[in-house]
Amino acid sequence: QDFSTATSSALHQLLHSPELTFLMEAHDALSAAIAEESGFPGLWASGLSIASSLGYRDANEASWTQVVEVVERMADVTHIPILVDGDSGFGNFNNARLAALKLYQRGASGICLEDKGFPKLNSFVGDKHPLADVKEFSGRLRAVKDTVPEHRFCLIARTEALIAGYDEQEALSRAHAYAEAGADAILIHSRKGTADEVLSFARAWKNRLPLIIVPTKYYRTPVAAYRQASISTVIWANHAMRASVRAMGQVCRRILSEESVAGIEPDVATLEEVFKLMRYDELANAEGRYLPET
Ligand code: SPV
Ligand code: MG
Repeated sequence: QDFSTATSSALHQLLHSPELTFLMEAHDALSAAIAEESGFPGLWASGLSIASSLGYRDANEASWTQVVEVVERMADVTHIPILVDGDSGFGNFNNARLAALKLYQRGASGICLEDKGFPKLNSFVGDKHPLADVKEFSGRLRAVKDTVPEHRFCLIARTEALIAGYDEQEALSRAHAYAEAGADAILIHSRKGTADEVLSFARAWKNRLPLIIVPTKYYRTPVAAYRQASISTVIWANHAMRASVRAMGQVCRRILSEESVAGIEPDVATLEEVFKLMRYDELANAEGRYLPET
Protein backbone atom coordinates (compact mmCIF):
# COMPACT_ATOMS: atom_id res chain seq x y z
CA GLN A 1 0.00 0.00 0.00
CA ASP A 2 2.93 2.36 0.60
CA PHE A 3 3.99 1.59 -2.93
CA SER A 4 0.49 2.38 -4.20
CA THR A 5 0.48 5.66 -2.33
CA ALA A 6 3.77 6.78 -3.89
CA THR A 7 2.82 5.88 -7.45
CA SER A 8 -0.65 7.28 -7.02
CA SER A 9 0.67 10.65 -5.94
CA ALA A 10 2.93 10.46 -9.01
CA LEU A 11 -0.18 9.92 -11.13
CA HIS A 12 -1.91 12.89 -9.46
CA GLN A 13 1.14 14.98 -10.32
CA LEU A 14 1.18 13.82 -13.93
CA LEU A 15 -2.52 14.65 -14.28
CA HIS A 16 -2.12 18.11 -12.77
CA SER A 17 1.23 19.06 -14.29
CA PRO A 18 1.13 21.76 -16.99
CA GLU A 19 3.08 19.44 -19.30
CA LEU A 20 1.25 17.09 -21.65
CA THR A 21 1.58 13.57 -20.20
CA PHE A 22 1.64 10.36 -22.24
CA LEU A 23 0.43 7.08 -20.79
CA MET A 24 1.39 3.92 -22.66
CA GLU A 25 -0.82 0.89 -22.90
CA ALA A 26 0.33 -2.33 -21.27
CA HIS A 27 -1.57 -5.57 -20.88
CA ASP A 28 0.75 -7.86 -18.94
CA ALA A 29 3.96 -7.71 -16.93
CA LEU A 30 6.18 -7.99 -20.00
CA SER A 31 4.56 -5.15 -21.93
CA ALA A 32 4.53 -3.06 -18.73
CA ALA A 33 8.27 -3.60 -18.21
CA ILE A 34 8.95 -2.70 -21.84
CA ALA A 35 6.92 0.52 -21.65
CA GLU A 36 8.69 1.57 -18.46
CA GLU A 37 12.11 0.79 -19.93
CA SER A 38 11.21 2.87 -22.99
CA GLY A 39 10.76 5.89 -20.75
CA PHE A 40 7.02 6.36 -20.34
CA PRO A 41 6.09 8.00 -17.03
CA GLY A 42 2.94 5.93 -16.54
CA LEU A 43 0.88 3.05 -17.88
CA TRP A 44 -2.67 2.51 -19.11
CA ALA A 45 -3.85 -0.99 -18.21
CA SER A 46 -6.14 -1.23 -21.21
CA GLY A 47 -9.30 -3.29 -20.99
CA LEU A 48 -9.18 -4.03 -24.70
CA SER A 49 -5.55 -5.14 -24.62
CA ILE A 50 -5.81 -7.17 -21.41
CA ALA A 51 -8.91 -8.89 -22.79
CA SER A 52 -7.16 -9.61 -26.10
CA SER A 53 -4.09 -11.03 -24.39
CA LEU A 54 -6.34 -13.34 -22.36
CA GLY A 55 -8.27 -14.37 -25.48
CA TYR A 56 -11.45 -12.52 -24.53
CA ARG A 57 -13.58 -9.91 -26.25
CA ASP A 58 -13.62 -6.41 -24.73
CA ALA A 59 -17.15 -7.03 -23.52
CA ASN A 60 -16.54 -7.79 -19.83
CA GLU A 61 -15.78 -11.41 -20.68
CA ALA A 62 -12.71 -11.25 -18.44
CA SER A 63 -13.75 -11.22 -14.80
CA TRP A 64 -12.74 -8.33 -12.57
CA THR A 65 -10.50 -10.64 -10.57
CA GLN A 66 -8.67 -11.67 -13.74
CA VAL A 67 -8.03 -8.00 -14.48
CA VAL A 68 -6.81 -7.45 -10.90
CA GLU A 69 -4.35 -10.33 -11.26
CA VAL A 70 -2.93 -8.99 -14.51
CA VAL A 71 -2.55 -5.52 -12.98
CA GLU A 72 -0.83 -6.98 -9.92
CA ARG A 73 1.84 -8.59 -12.12
CA MET A 74 2.26 -5.30 -14.00
CA ALA A 75 2.72 -3.43 -10.71
CA ASP A 76 5.17 -6.04 -9.42
CA VAL A 77 7.63 -5.47 -12.26
CA THR A 78 7.37 -1.68 -12.65
CA HIS A 79 7.84 1.49 -10.59
CA ILE A 80 5.61 3.88 -12.52
CA PRO A 81 1.92 4.62 -11.94
CA ILE A 82 -0.69 2.37 -13.51
CA LEU A 83 -4.06 3.81 -14.44
CA VAL A 84 -6.43 0.87 -14.78
CA ASP A 85 -9.24 0.76 -17.30
CA GLY A 86 -12.04 -0.32 -14.97
CA ASP A 87 -14.62 -0.43 -17.78
CA SER A 88 -18.00 0.49 -16.31
CA GLY A 89 -17.07 -0.81 -12.86
CA PHE A 90 -18.13 -4.44 -13.35
CA GLY A 91 -21.68 -3.81 -12.13
CA ASN A 92 -23.21 -1.26 -9.82
CA PHE A 93 -21.60 0.96 -7.15
CA ASN A 94 -20.84 -2.09 -5.02
CA ASN A 95 -18.89 -3.94 -7.70
CA ALA A 96 -17.09 -0.74 -8.68
CA ARG A 97 -15.89 0.03 -5.15
CA LEU A 98 -14.80 -3.57 -4.60
CA ALA A 99 -12.77 -3.63 -7.81
CA ALA A 100 -11.22 -0.24 -7.01
CA LEU A 101 -10.22 -1.33 -3.50
CA LYS A 102 -8.61 -4.55 -4.74
CA LEU A 103 -6.78 -2.71 -7.53
CA TYR A 104 -5.47 -0.23 -4.96
CA GLN A 105 -4.36 -3.05 -2.65
CA ARG A 106 -2.53 -4.76 -5.52
CA GLY A 107 -0.54 -1.71 -6.59
CA ALA A 108 -2.65 0.23 -9.09
CA SER A 109 -2.56 4.04 -8.90
CA GLY A 110 -6.00 4.81 -10.21
CA ILE A 111 -9.08 3.54 -11.95
CA CYS A 112 -11.00 4.91 -14.89
CA LEU A 113 -14.75 4.23 -14.97
CA GLU A 114 -16.95 4.84 -18.01
CA ASP A 115 -20.62 5.78 -17.92
CA LYS A 116 -22.06 2.64 -19.47
CA GLY A 117 -23.76 -0.45 -18.07
CA PHE A 118 -22.58 -4.01 -17.52
CA PRO A 119 -21.55 -5.70 -19.70
CA LYS A 120 -19.91 -2.91 -21.70
CA LEU A 121 -18.72 -3.26 -25.26
CA ASN A 122 -15.56 -1.70 -26.73
CA SER A 123 -16.29 1.83 -27.92
CA PHE A 124 -15.22 1.04 -31.49
CA VAL A 125 -17.41 -2.03 -31.90
CA GLY A 126 -20.90 -1.58 -33.31
CA ASP A 127 -23.01 1.47 -32.64
CA LYS A 128 -25.01 0.50 -29.57
CA HIS A 129 -23.47 2.09 -26.51
CA PRO A 130 -26.31 2.82 -24.10
CA LEU A 131 -25.27 5.31 -21.44
CA ALA A 132 -25.80 4.84 -17.73
CA ASP A 133 -28.13 7.13 -15.84
CA VAL A 134 -26.11 10.13 -14.63
CA LYS A 135 -27.22 9.85 -11.00
CA GLU A 136 -26.62 6.12 -10.86
CA PHE A 137 -23.15 6.45 -12.42
CA SER A 138 -22.33 9.31 -10.07
CA GLY A 139 -23.17 6.91 -7.23
CA ARG A 140 -20.57 4.50 -8.61
CA LEU A 141 -17.99 7.31 -8.56
CA ARG A 142 -18.91 8.42 -5.04
CA ALA A 143 -18.73 4.84 -3.77
CA VAL A 144 -15.19 4.46 -5.14
CA LYS A 145 -14.16 7.83 -3.66
CA ASP A 146 -15.51 6.83 -0.26
CA THR A 147 -13.88 3.39 -0.31
CA VAL A 148 -10.29 3.79 -1.48
CA PRO A 149 -8.18 6.07 0.68
CA GLU A 150 -8.52 9.70 -0.34
CA HIS A 151 -5.42 11.09 -2.08
CA ARG A 152 -4.00 7.59 -2.51
CA PHE A 153 -5.86 6.55 -5.61
CA CYS A 154 -6.96 8.50 -8.67
CA LEU A 155 -10.49 8.27 -9.93
CA ILE A 156 -11.04 9.12 -13.57
CA ALA A 157 -14.57 9.51 -14.92
CA ARG A 158 -14.94 8.74 -18.61
CA THR A 159 -17.94 9.86 -20.54
CA GLU A 160 -19.02 7.90 -23.57
CA ALA A 161 -21.61 10.51 -24.56
CA LEU A 162 -19.93 11.31 -27.89
CA ILE A 163 -19.35 7.60 -28.59
CA ALA A 164 -23.08 7.01 -27.98
CA GLY A 165 -23.99 9.74 -30.49
CA TYR A 166 -25.00 12.51 -28.09
CA ASP A 167 -23.90 16.10 -28.54
CA GLU A 168 -21.25 18.13 -26.73
CA GLN A 169 -23.84 19.56 -24.35
CA GLU A 170 -24.69 16.09 -23.04
CA ALA A 171 -20.99 15.24 -22.69
CA LEU A 172 -20.36 18.48 -20.81
CA SER A 173 -23.27 18.14 -18.42
CA ARG A 174 -22.19 14.59 -17.64
CA ALA A 175 -18.58 15.65 -17.07
CA HIS A 176 -19.74 18.40 -14.69
CA ALA A 177 -21.89 15.91 -12.77
CA TYR A 178 -18.93 13.53 -12.48
CA ALA A 179 -16.72 16.38 -11.23
CA GLU A 180 -19.35 17.05 -8.54
CA ALA A 181 -19.29 13.34 -7.66
CA GLY A 182 -15.57 13.54 -6.89
CA ALA A 183 -13.71 12.53 -10.06
CA ASP A 184 -10.06 13.66 -10.17
CA ALA A 185 -10.05 13.97 -13.97
CA ILE A 186 -12.35 13.53 -16.95
CA LEU A 187 -11.70 11.30 -19.95
CA ILE A 188 -13.60 12.41 -23.04
CA HIS A 189 -13.74 9.63 -25.59
CA SER A 190 -14.37 10.00 -29.32
CA ARG A 191 -14.43 7.69 -32.32
CA LYS A 192 -14.17 10.43 -34.93
CA GLY A 193 -11.31 10.44 -37.41
CA THR A 194 -10.38 14.01 -36.44
CA ALA A 195 -9.79 15.64 -33.05
CA ASP A 196 -12.39 18.37 -33.68
CA GLU A 197 -14.96 17.17 -31.17
CA VAL A 198 -12.52 16.58 -28.32
CA LEU A 199 -10.84 19.96 -28.96
CA SER A 200 -14.22 21.65 -28.95
CA PHE A 201 -15.10 19.84 -25.72
CA ALA A 202 -11.78 20.95 -24.22
CA ARG A 203 -12.56 24.60 -25.01
CA ALA A 204 -16.00 24.38 -23.39
CA TRP A 205 -14.72 22.39 -20.40
CA LYS A 206 -12.30 25.19 -19.46
CA ASN A 207 -10.09 22.86 -17.44
CA ARG A 208 -12.39 22.44 -14.48
CA LEU A 209 -10.53 19.16 -14.00
CA PRO A 210 -7.62 17.69 -15.98
CA LEU A 211 -8.75 16.30 -19.32
CA ILE A 212 -7.62 12.96 -20.75
CA ILE A 213 -8.01 11.85 -24.35
CA VAL A 214 -7.49 8.63 -26.32
CA PRO A 215 -6.49 9.44 -29.90
CA THR A 216 -6.88 5.93 -31.30
CA LYS A 217 -9.06 6.97 -34.27
CA TYR A 218 -7.86 10.58 -34.66
CA TYR A 219 -4.21 9.53 -34.58
CA ARG A 220 -3.21 11.94 -37.34
CA THR A 221 -3.61 15.05 -35.19
CA PRO A 222 -0.18 16.27 -34.00
CA VAL A 223 0.11 16.41 -30.22
CA ALA A 224 0.92 20.14 -30.46
CA ALA A 225 -2.85 20.64 -30.80
CA TYR A 226 -3.37 18.97 -27.42
CA ARG A 227 -0.67 21.07 -25.77
CA GLN A 228 -2.33 24.17 -27.16
CA ALA A 229 -5.71 23.02 -25.86
CA SER A 230 -4.21 22.47 -22.36
CA ILE A 231 -5.17 18.82 -22.41
CA SER A 232 -3.56 17.03 -19.48
CA THR A 233 -2.94 13.52 -20.72
CA VAL A 234 -2.89 11.45 -23.89
CA ILE A 235 -3.38 7.68 -23.66
CA TRP A 236 -1.80 5.56 -26.40
CA ALA A 237 -4.37 2.90 -25.66
CA ASN A 238 -3.62 -0.29 -27.56
CA HIS A 239 -0.43 0.05 -29.57
CA ALA A 240 1.80 -2.41 -27.69
CA MET A 241 -0.85 -5.09 -28.09
CA ARG A 242 -1.36 -4.27 -31.78
CA ALA A 243 2.40 -4.19 -32.39
CA SER A 244 2.75 -7.65 -30.87
CA VAL A 245 -0.18 -9.03 -32.91
CA ARG A 246 1.50 -7.88 -36.13
CA ALA A 247 5.03 -8.93 -35.10
CA MET A 248 4.02 -12.37 -33.81
CA GLY A 249 1.96 -13.04 -36.91
CA GLN A 250 4.83 -12.13 -39.22
CA VAL A 251 7.34 -14.25 -37.32
CA CYS A 252 5.01 -17.26 -37.19
CA ARG A 253 4.34 -17.10 -40.93
CA ARG A 254 8.02 -16.76 -41.77
CA ILE A 255 9.16 -19.62 -39.52
CA LEU A 256 6.45 -21.82 -41.01
CA SER A 257 7.33 -21.05 -44.61
CA GLU A 258 11.13 -20.85 -44.20
CA GLU A 259 11.33 -23.93 -41.98
CA SER A 260 14.12 -22.11 -40.18
CA VAL A 261 14.60 -19.42 -37.58
CA ALA A 262 17.87 -18.22 -39.10
CA GLY A 263 16.15 -15.58 -41.21
CA ILE A 264 14.10 -14.04 -38.41
CA GLU A 265 16.88 -13.97 -35.79
CA PRO A 266 17.81 -10.32 -36.49
CA ASP A 267 14.13 -9.32 -36.17
CA VAL A 268 13.41 -10.74 -32.73
CA ALA A 269 14.61 -9.68 -29.29
CA THR A 270 17.73 -11.47 -28.14
CA LEU A 271 17.46 -13.73 -25.11
CA GLU A 272 19.84 -11.31 -23.36
CA GLU A 273 17.28 -8.54 -23.82
CA VAL A 274 14.61 -10.74 -22.26
CA PHE A 275 16.88 -11.68 -19.33
CA LYS A 276 17.72 -8.01 -18.77
CA LEU A 277 14.06 -6.99 -18.75
CA MET A 278 13.24 -9.67 -16.18
CA ARG A 279 16.31 -8.81 -14.11
CA TYR A 280 18.08 -12.12 -14.06
CA ASP A 281 21.08 -10.21 -12.70
CA GLU A 282 19.15 -9.58 -9.48
CA LEU A 283 18.59 -13.32 -9.08
CA ALA A 284 22.30 -14.04 -9.58
CA ASN A 285 23.18 -11.43 -6.94
CA ALA A 286 20.63 -12.86 -4.53
CA GLU A 287 22.05 -16.33 -5.00
CA GLY A 288 25.42 -14.96 -4.00
CA ARG A 289 23.91 -13.57 -0.81
CA TYR A 290 21.58 -16.37 0.21
CA LEU A 291 22.83 -19.70 -1.14
CA PRO A 292 25.56 -21.49 0.82
CA GLU A 293 28.89 -21.45 -0.98
CA THR A 294 29.65 -24.75 -2.64
C1 SPV B 1 -9.16 0.45 -23.78
O1 SPV B 1 -7.96 0.59 -24.07
O2 SPV B 1 -9.63 -0.62 -23.42
C2 SPV B 1 -10.05 1.60 -23.86
C3 SPV B 1 -9.84 2.59 -24.88
O3 SPV B 1 -10.99 1.65 -23.12
S1 SPV B 1 -10.81 2.15 -26.22
O4 SPV B 1 -10.45 0.83 -26.67
O5 SPV B 1 -10.52 3.18 -27.18
O6 SPV B 1 -12.21 2.21 -25.84
MG1 MG C 1 -11.50 -0.15 -22.35
